[in-house]
Amino acid sequence: MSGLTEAQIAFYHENGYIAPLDVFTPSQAADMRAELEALEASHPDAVTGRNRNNVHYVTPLFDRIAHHPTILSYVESLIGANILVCGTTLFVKEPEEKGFISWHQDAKYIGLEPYNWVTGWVALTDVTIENGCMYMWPGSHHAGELDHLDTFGEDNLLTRGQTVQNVPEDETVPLIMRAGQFSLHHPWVVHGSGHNLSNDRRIGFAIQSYIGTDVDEVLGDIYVQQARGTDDYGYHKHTPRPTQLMQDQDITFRDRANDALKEIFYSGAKQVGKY
Ligand SMILES: O=C(O)CCC(=O)C(=O)O
Repeated sequence: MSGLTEAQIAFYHENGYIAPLDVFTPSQAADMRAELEALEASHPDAVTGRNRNNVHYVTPLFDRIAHHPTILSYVESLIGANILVCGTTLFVKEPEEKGFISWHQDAKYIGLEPYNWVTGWVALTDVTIENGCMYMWPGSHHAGELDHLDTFGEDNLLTRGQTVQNVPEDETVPLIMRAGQFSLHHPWVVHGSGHNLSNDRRIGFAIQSYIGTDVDEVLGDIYVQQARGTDDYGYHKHTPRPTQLMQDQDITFRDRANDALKEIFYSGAKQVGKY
């Protein structure tokens, strides 16, 4: 299975992201959205609040997406052949809500070191400027870690409302994608997204993140799934993959993983947010 081209890899290293990448057809994405919405109807709490985290532990649908061979080949081009999935987040922006994501770097509070990892983001709906697509600040990853102000803003969809200030917005680039396309971004690239001003939902599924087996977690414990290759480091607890929707043992496990994640997300924070 082919991964990124040399030109795409060079673009990623220069700019800190690559998009759009083709993975699913619009019709496959529409089926996935319908499956998600059936889950939301049958299990209203399944993906809300902190349950937006690690939905791939309880749904074969999101498990399949996170382990999709085309996606893994793109990821392999950037972090090598030994790949772990260490977490996922469903980012839904409802049309009537004011949710946004402030400018931030994924690596700031996640404790994954060294930085041999990458975040993937699958568009389950078209993502546009109007409905609040992600924007990237190209090249900002070259600066390494930047200061963030923790705002804990009510409508901020990030855990702490962590915000990099004074981002030159005229230099930022929108990642416009059709449903079924995919993007990858670097641990240190500054990115964010605005309100959904459309009359439909904007749905993105982020794999946060794909890590090389050489990546440790320095703030706590994480659980992982082997996505490709072998794990000769053994830093993390490996977990099974779900075979059916919302099985009791998988829900118990997801809750345990989210408890552990909360310790990491809010490590050293002045307060705890809703995720
Ligand atoms: O869904 C969004 O708009 C932003 C998601 C994000 O910040 C991420 O995946 O790292």
